[in-house]
Amino acid sequence: MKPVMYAATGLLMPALLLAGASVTASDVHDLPSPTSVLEAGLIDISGERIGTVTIKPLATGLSVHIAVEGIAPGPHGMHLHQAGRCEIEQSFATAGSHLAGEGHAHGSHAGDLPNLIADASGNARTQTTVESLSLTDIIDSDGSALIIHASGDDLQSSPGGGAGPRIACAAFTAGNHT
Ligand SMILES: [Cu+2]
Ligand SMILES: [Zn+2]
Repeated sequence: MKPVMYAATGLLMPALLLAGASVTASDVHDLPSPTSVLEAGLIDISGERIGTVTIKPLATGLSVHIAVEGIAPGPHGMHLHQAGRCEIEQSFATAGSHLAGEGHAHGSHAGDLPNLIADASGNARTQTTVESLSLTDIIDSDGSALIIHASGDDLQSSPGGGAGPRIACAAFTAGNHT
């Protein structure tokens, strides 16, 4: 008997179901949640774990939840980047640029998220909705990464809205779904 790779099938199935025209909003709640939620640890530039990012599919788009501790108070640019690589030796540069979708300029990229606002203690916990991406965009062949930057993003100027260095990274690949 040949071994069969059920893991990959289990991962892709909910996303394929969501793409089907017959799936309604109430059906979404009936999908097996373990295979439709992605979770990844956020690491800082020294490789220390400082938070968690969770991505859940919606009927249209994705819900992204971010929890992070110990960053500088105030606004931080935050984006979904093209590759699921968080290499501290490369200062997270190998995660590539922003997931673009149909957007051609910074501020209209699918991966451009609202600024993350850390409180006076440097902690932040927030949720945002990304309407134009699906789970299959996140865990495509090279995965995706959520990156937090040192400074606020004006969501206008290219390439990165003045958000500065990449200070935290969470990598999503086909292997780290929960
Ligand atoms: Cu970024
Ligand atoms: Zn952008």
